[in-house]
Amino acid sequence: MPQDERIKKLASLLHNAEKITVLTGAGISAESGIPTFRGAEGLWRRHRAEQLATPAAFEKDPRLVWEWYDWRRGIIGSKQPNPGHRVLAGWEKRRPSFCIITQNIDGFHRRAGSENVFELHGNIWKVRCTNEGTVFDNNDTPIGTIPPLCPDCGALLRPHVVWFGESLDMGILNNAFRLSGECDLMFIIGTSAVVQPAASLPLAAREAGSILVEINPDTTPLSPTVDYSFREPSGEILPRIDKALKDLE
Ligand code: BJW
Repeated sequence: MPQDERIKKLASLLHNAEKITVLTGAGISAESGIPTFRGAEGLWRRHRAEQLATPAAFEKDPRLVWEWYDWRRGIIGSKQPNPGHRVLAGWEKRRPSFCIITQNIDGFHRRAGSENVFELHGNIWKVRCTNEGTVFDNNDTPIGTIPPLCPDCGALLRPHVVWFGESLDMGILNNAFRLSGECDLMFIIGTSAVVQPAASLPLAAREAGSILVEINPDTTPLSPTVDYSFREPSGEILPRIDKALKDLE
């Protein structure tokens, strides 16, 4: 089917869908200038996520891990949400039941105006006391003293994010599986779909009969399972789908 027709078809599905769930990964923020984790342009190539995003790495060298996060906060803080984030924020306002489940910790969905957002892997602008578990907002860039210490008890603070081997917040994860199992249309945008349990959410949606749409320049392990694949950057294709949707509204 030619691309324009596929976009029109998808716009019509969006127009008629009752429950829409979107799963996003690092790729949706790539056009904002935030490097992804994996692949040829993968950022964190000098320090791979698997090397620093672990409790063992933090235990061994909290300063190194904090320097990595401080550097990333500097990048994220200097960039803006892109048209892809903004289109999704607009759909939340115009569609009846719409949510975003994101693996990203950059906070860009909320900055773009989305409110119904489930952050599976935490948020880089929050810190947590390793002793008391208290969570604080912290927008300092640079963060100041590294590693930062808890203002209440003096223990080490850590980024409020989910590292490999750590449990996700069960409340957020349960909601994510429920919203995946209930939706009739799911978008999977900018994720390599290799990190669990996030990568299982589209399978839950599929099992429940949802239509799956993948937006990613590259194929992923989910690609054979989806109904529609758009092999374009999300910041380009989402505005085109949005324009077709507006023609129906
Ligand atoms: C574009 C684009 C453009 C480019 N437009 N697209 C089952 C089987 C095997 C292993 C496991 C398993 N269950 C658990 C595991 C272990 C592990 C895991 O999954 N390992 C695999 C790697 C093998 N999982 C865990 O340890 C998780 N914990 C856990 O499962 O505990 C058990 C438990 C669960 C639930 C309840 C109780 C207990 C925790 C995983 C935490 C992941 N953390 C990180 C770091 C977060 C903090 C930080 O950012 O520093 O999360 S790792 C990193 O990967 C980050 C990301 O959110 C995550 C996913 O990456 P993402 O978003 O997919 O990015 P990329 O770079 O991989 O892909 C980008 C994509 O965009 C590419 O495809 C591009 O093509 C595309 N793209 N430009 C659209 N313009």
